[in-house]
Amino acid sequence: MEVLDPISRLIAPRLGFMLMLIVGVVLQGCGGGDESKKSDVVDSEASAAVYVPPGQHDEYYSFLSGGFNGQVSVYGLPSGRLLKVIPVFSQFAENGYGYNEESKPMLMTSHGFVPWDDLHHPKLSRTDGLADGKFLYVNGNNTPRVAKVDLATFETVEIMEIPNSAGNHCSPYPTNNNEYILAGTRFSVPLDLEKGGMGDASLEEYKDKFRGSISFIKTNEEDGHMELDFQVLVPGFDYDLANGGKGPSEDWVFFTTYNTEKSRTLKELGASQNDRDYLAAINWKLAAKYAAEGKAHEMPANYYHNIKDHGSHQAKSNVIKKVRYLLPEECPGMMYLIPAPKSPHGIDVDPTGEYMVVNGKLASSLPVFSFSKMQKAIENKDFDGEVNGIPVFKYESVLYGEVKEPGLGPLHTEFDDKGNGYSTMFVSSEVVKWNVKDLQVLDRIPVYYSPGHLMIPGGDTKEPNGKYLVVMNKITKDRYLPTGPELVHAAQLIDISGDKMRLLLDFPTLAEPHYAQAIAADKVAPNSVKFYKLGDNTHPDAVKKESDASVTRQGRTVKIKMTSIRSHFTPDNIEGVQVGDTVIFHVTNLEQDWDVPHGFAVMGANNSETLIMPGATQSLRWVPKQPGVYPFYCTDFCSALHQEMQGYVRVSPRGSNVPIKFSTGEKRPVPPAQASVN
Ligand code: RUQ
Ligand code: CUA
Repeated sequence: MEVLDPISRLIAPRLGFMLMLIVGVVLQGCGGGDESKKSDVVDSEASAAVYVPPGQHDEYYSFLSGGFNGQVSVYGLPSGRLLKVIPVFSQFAENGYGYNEESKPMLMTSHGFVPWDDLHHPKLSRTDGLADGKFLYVNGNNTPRVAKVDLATFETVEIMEIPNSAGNHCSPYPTNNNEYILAGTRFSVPLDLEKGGMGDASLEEYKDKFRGSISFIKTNEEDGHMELDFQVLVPGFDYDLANGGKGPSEDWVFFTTYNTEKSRTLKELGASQNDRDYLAAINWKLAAKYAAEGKAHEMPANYYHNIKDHGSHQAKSNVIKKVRYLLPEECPGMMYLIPAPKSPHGIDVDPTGEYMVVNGKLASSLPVFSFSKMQKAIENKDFDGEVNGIPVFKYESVLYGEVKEPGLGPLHTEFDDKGNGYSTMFVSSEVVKWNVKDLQVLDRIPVYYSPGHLMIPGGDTKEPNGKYLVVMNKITKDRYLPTGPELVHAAQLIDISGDKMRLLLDFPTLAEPHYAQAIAADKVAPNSVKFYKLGDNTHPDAVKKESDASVTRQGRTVKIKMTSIRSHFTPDNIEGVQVGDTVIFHVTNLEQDWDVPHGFAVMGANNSETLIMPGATQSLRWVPKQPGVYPFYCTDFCSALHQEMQGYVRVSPRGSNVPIKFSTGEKRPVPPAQASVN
């Protein structure tokens, strides 16, 4: 006879369900082939619907997260044309981000230089509840960070590390006027409120010592500048996703939780024991009020805030040493818990702000909660106990209704402008359209395969544009030519303007797209910067005319202040460098014209090239290891004489007495002070 130990007994009944899911995944994964292709015949008008004639522009910019590549990819819609890759949390050898001296501080954290992260959720900055096209905020999941991309330049200009967080997944969520960017931790960790940060604790103490945190990052209206105002320390669950209210629920933000069991091992089972986890509702306005009124405590902290300066294009790091926090048990009315089907993933609020949809990936229905019912339950104190002093609602008293049998493995929902929701079904590989009022399923369309997020332009705001839907798939299998074991992930564009959804286009994506955002092109394009004004360049090592270019030695460091213009560098002949010197090339691009970057690369450098925008200065560090004459050249084909845009650095053995000498064309005399080696 088989005797089950207590843990096995607990999980055994769940195994059947888990198995069903796994089988589902395998089936949909393998079976995709021929049969699905038949049902997938794209009508002849589909190609016309996505065709953007050569020379014409797309209607939308879309920003797709790159997941584990740490970048954002920008695509035009409806064409699916790739417009740009924006490195955020990853070094990018293509333009020197994270390799050149100016951008290195962007990737500094309390753990040192962290040149990679897992980027999941792009969110556009908002004014009056609508995307305003100014900034894009994104999360770094692994080493908790929130970054800001400036949409005038499509460059990462600010990165803030999030203290007391581990796995910054439910992040970043801007409130409707960008008052705050909210960022919730995925993992709970043992926080040491005295010394600050994570403390040392036994994993056996998980249930008592571990906590989560939700960070309230205040932003400045003008430049979007971030500042961590305070955190709310929350029970030691896992927190998954967040979304804000709108209209009547404008002051609220909602977070899905899982592992309310506080299991610390084999979470695939341990975190699936409770039939219900929670949807956490936080009144962010009230939280801000409590913090302003002195309810906040303070604890030591240690986190980096990195900002790129407009004028010098140099990033600088500030280290911040304290953080304020609120405890929900001391702040009545600030936080509530709604029981939700086990291990929910996405939480999405409809455009009216009344309905909150919880996408319970293991649930067989899609529960829709009612904000007005929640308000009533608060008024009537209609609670079913509490957790750590946080009131818990009764499921029935806040439930509006359930979408029955929407499909298998619901993950995320967005909305159109006609009162419909669209949900991704990871396991049954489909997008399901349903009516928010009567909760009836209206249509379903197969997607290839296993969709995660989907995105409708404005679909997370009060004014969605119900023309297109982009669904992002985790698995592509046979959709493209095979490329070895690793296949591309993909997005699919679906026309949602009619009653029936219609597949228009597949396009491959870079790495793994999680969420995406899109915005009408005319909200971004007119503000796009064409070049930086040389006169505004405040970089300390900029040279604004060729006659100011210089090579100077200070001890073992050689500073080369260089200019680039079609089609030469000044200087392009340099001597007097010795093996083991630290050579820094500060290259200023003198061009004042659109689309004329110059690149710079030197043989043997251990970093990358760097790409210098017109009017900007960038610096590359190089330590030559062997004597010789080292060529350098422009890496971006900038003119008919691009191939001639090159020069030489002579590197002599260490201790030689070759003086510093530099020139372009005719030789210039060398100031004597610079000629000697210390
Ligand atoms: S997630 S595939 Cu990291 Cu937004 Cu749901
Ligand atoms: Cu400058 Cu090519």
